[in-house]
Amino acid sequence: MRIAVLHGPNLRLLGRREPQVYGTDTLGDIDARIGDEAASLEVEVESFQSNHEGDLLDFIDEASARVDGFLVNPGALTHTSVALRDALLGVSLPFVEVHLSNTAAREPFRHRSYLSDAAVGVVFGFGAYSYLLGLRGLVAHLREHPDEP
Ligand code: CA2
Repeated sequence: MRIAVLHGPNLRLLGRREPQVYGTDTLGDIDARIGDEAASLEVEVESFQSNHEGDLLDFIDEASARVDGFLVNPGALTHTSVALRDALLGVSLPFVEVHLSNTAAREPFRHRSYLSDAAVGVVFGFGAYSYLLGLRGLVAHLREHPDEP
């Protein structure tokens, strides 16, 4: 089983700015923790970050040929991007949405997600651990429902 991990705009700043909101782990630290979790679950992962919406859409299309599902932190595109939603629904693969922060406890504009209703599940508010919980949930879903998007 192979999972693509998608990090949206500005997530490469992790660990360097706003540690009170997003924690002190860098994106490299988070990817390493995801890699360890994936190894323990006996699945393969690949990770991609971009600040460019179109590059994220292209990656989803290309990666869909080789992966079984997506673990996605869309960053601010969560709250704005119909295109990202269309790309994920278009490839008909299951995805889990994750966020470091508790978006429900933040500004009202972060309460709306264009992805949540189409996701297998959503994990938010646990910092880097949101990704690990999301990965576990996605792998469990894929193992229990191998033929379903
Ligand atoms: O909590 C999350 O994971 C978010 O997806 C992070 C996004 C934010 O727009 C979403 O509402 C919630 C922001 C990602 C930018 O990350 C930064 C990290 C350090 C410093 C500045 C931005």
